[in-house]
Amino acid sequence: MTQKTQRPEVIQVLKCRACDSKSITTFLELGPTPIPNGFIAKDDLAKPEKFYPLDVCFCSKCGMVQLSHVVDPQVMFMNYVYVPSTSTTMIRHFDELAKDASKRVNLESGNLVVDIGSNDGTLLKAFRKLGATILGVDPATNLATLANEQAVPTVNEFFTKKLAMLLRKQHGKAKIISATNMVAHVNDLHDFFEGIGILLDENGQFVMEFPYLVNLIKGREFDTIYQEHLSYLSINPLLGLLRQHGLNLVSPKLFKVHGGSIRVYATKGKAVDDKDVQRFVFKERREGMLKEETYLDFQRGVARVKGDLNEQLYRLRKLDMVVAGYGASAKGNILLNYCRIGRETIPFIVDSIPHKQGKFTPGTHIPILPEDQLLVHQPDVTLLLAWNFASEIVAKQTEYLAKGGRFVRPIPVLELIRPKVRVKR
Ligand code: DWN
Repeated sequence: MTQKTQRPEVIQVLKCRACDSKSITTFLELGPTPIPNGFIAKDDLAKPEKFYPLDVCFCSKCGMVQLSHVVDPQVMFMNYVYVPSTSTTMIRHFDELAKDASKRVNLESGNLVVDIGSNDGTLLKAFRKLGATILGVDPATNLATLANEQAVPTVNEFFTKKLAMLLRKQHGKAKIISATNMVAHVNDLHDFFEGIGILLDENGQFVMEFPYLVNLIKGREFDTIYQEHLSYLSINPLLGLLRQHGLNLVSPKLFKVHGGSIRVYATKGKAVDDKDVQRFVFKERREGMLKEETYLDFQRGVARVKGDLNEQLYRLRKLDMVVAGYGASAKGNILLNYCRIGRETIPFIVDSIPHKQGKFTPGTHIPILPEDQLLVHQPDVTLLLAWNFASEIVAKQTEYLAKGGRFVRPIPVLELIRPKVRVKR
């Protein structure tokens, strides 16, 4: 019997996944890092942990920024802990996205809307409120089960060209296909966009949202670099990539979510010169996104964030001040592992998500407690590991502030957060 070939867990990237060029240069090495969504149960703390390379490279031909290694998606996506519905910010954001996309295609009742990486169905529920027939695609079995239990029909698969052909046969073409915070997770982008072209109606539109590379670089958001994000997207490389698959980028727009994200649509048919696309193309050139020097400067800035944070935490420890973490996020785990911050420095992290509470952070093994423990322990300082939700978090912790607590954010520079509303002491 032939031995089933074991798929390698990590593959080195040898060419650009957007333009196939071999002119790719590594500019940042975050070191061996555990999968940042891999929270650990107490009983598993003594078990050996897997660490994977986390290096980032730049394609000097098309400008695509991407990881230098690909971790087997089966390792990262079969059981996925991130759900957007835990944040009112994201629920409101997805309601607006559904209305925006529906208006662009004059969505009619019964039109098919497919969401790729549909997670817990938050976005699809917004489309259903507008009369759409909805269908989700997500490889995470835990999320597909949760969505199907909430009557959001979800196919528990990775989206591929092959699956697109099957879905078109079963459900017809989609008037809208959406993909939020997941295009960056895709290794074979050519197969992915071929699939979009197959499933999308001739008069339909594809809408994708992703954290924007310019914000990442200008905001030193290096903690959003993790193994599941294979690409760090911008308009220039996407323009050429989608054109290879008969798709035209149109109407890019910036949003504040996730540290600065872009929403951009794609249509089928002849190439169009979209003025907003041109504006972003020139903006990226002006911001140096096509120059290697920009990324070397970014690397120096990241080293400074690490130095400043460790120095400040050392000072606070010398003053016997207690520092906690807020938001057991993937980005927080990248920061903690890269800056080598463990429970001797941050004894606990509070978080709103029930299935993270009682677990421990990967690599650093910091215990995760329910949010109400912040007031119980009343740490002197709280480090916002989920800095992208700073206003939402600070707004709900006025009592902690009133009792003398302080929030600091680590990115883009270490800074004390001054609450917007005056806090009565
Ligand atoms: O790419 C991804 C981005 C879009 O979101 C996903 N792969 C994973 C996720 O990144 P993340 O893990 O950094 O997630 P968040 O949503 O930035 O992290 C927020 C964390 O903070 C969650 O664990 C929930 C927690 N939280 C909280 O404790 N209280 C969040 C809010 C708003 C709160 O009030």
